[in-house]
Amino acid sequence: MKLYNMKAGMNPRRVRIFLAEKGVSLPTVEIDMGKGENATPEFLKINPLGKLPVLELDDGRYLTESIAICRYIEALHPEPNLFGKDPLEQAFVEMWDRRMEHDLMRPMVDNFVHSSPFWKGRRPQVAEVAPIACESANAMMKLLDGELASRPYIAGDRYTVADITAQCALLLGKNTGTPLPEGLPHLAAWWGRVGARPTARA
Ligand SMILES: N[C@@H](CCC(=O)N[C@@H](CS)C(=O)NCC(=O)O)C(=O)O
Repeated sequence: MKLYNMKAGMNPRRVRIFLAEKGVSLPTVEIDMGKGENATPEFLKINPLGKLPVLELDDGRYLTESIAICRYIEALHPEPNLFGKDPLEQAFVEMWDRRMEHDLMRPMVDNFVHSSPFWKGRRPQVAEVAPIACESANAMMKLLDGELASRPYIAGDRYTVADITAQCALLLGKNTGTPLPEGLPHLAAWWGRVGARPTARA
């Protein structure tokens, strides 16, 4: 297998942290979005959406979508478990991971895309979207602060893929205009915990 990676990208980072937690290392091909390498005819044959990460399988097919790649890695390398050990834990991990992707990561990406000069000419930009997206991201961080008052990790008492999704979202937000607000001590403590893991900079 081979991983197509984009160093600065939030979604490739989700897969890199997941692999590091599993202790799995894969041959990697670096794709530079700044140079348009994700939009070449060759890359579009690999992923017609022009997005990273992509996992090239041994049979020559390409698997995309970070969470699908992580699920496949989990099936191949079940330990340490990151998707939940029993039906109920799996359901809660899924619930929180979806919330982290849809209600935290999505508005942070929307704020970035609609406010940053980096995306000018790359995506349609509607300036009014950015503050609305910021508000949604901040509301979710406030909700998480309340949740983390009574448990150490996003989906329960241990680190799971839902934490990986949230920590990659917060890292994007920190660098693109939706940083962790002041006055959320439980979320700040969680951020410290996940940031202290040896895999955090994978
Ligand atoms: N839903 C996809 C999103 C992938 C994605 O948006 N990747 C970004 C990097 S973080 C990308 O390749 N962007 C290139 C572009 O939008 O042109 C996933 O979960 O993997």
